[in-house]
Amino acid sequence: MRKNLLNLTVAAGLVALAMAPVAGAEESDADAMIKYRTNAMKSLSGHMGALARTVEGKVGFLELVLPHAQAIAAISHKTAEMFPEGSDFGDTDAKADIWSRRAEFDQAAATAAERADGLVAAAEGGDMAAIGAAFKEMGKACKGCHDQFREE
Ligand code: ASC
Repeated sequence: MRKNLLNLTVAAGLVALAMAPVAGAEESDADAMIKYRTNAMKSLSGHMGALARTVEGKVGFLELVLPHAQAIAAISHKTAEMFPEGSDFGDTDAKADIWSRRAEFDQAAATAAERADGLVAAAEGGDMAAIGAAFKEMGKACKGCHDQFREE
């Protein structure tokens, strides 16, 4: 009897383990969007941080300047879409202002995308002074949006 109970407990545990990925699949669409954009923004920040060291001349990965810039531009162009209606609750630092001042948010995101295109153009040109200037403008666009629309 006792052994049967033990077997049952073990079996229940195994079933729970097997179900774990299914439970993961139950993540809501809003939570998935929040998770996606949080990671996308972290990627953006990673590319910016890597580029900063290159622009400062501290590292010499010049062949990565263009791919960093292209990733920054690709993500920036999709940023506004990553904040759909209904994705304002959950594990997010996004301020409600994004949705209550939507046109301004979209404009700030569009400015970032434009600056990112400028960074790509400079990276294609290969002139480090121009890349540095474009990088600085991109950073200002990031900050401009964060100051208004992201919690501290
Ligand atoms: C970055 C980064 C940001 C912006 C911002 C600019 O590299 O991760 O959020 O630039 O700090 O001031």
